[in-house]
Amino acid sequence: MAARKKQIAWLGAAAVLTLLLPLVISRVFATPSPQQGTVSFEYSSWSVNEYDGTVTITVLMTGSPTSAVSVTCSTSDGTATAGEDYTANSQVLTWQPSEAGTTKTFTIFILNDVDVESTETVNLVLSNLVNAKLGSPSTAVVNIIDDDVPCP
Ligand SMILES: [Ca+2]
Ligand SMILES: [Ca+2]
Repeated sequence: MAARKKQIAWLGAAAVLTLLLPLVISRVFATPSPQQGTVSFEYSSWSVNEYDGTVTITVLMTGSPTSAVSVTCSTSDGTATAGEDYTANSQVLTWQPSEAGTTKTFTIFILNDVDVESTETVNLVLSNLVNAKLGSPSTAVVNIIDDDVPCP
C-alpha cells in the first residue's frame, strides 16, 4: 500500500512539472516586447522673417526603439497661404535605433512679397508614425514676420 502511495506522489509531481515547465521556459526565453521611440517637435513655435528664404524645423526622437522609427512632418495653412506665403512641404523623417536622442530637420521655403501684412502662421503636424508614439509638443507653429513697410 505504501508503494502505491509513493507511486501516486511521483505521478502528481510529474504532472505538476509537466504543467509548469512550458511556463518557466517561455518566461526564461521570452523575447522582449518591441520598444517604440517617441517623436516630438523640438519647439512648439518658430519665427522666420519673410526675407529669410527658409526656416529649418527640428523633430526629436527619444526612447530606446528596437527598430527604425519614422514619421511624416507636414505643413498646413494657418493664417499664411501655401503658394503665396510659403511652399507646402511634407517629408518622411527616419531614425535608426542608434540615433535616439537626435533631431532630424524639415525645411520650409518662405515666399517673399511686397505686401504689407501682419505676422502669418503655418501649422506643423506629425503623422504616419512607424514604431513611434507622439511626444509633446506634437504640433508646432511657424510665425512668418512681414518685412514690408507701408508707403508714406
Ligand atoms: Ca516682403
Ligand atoms: Ca509681405
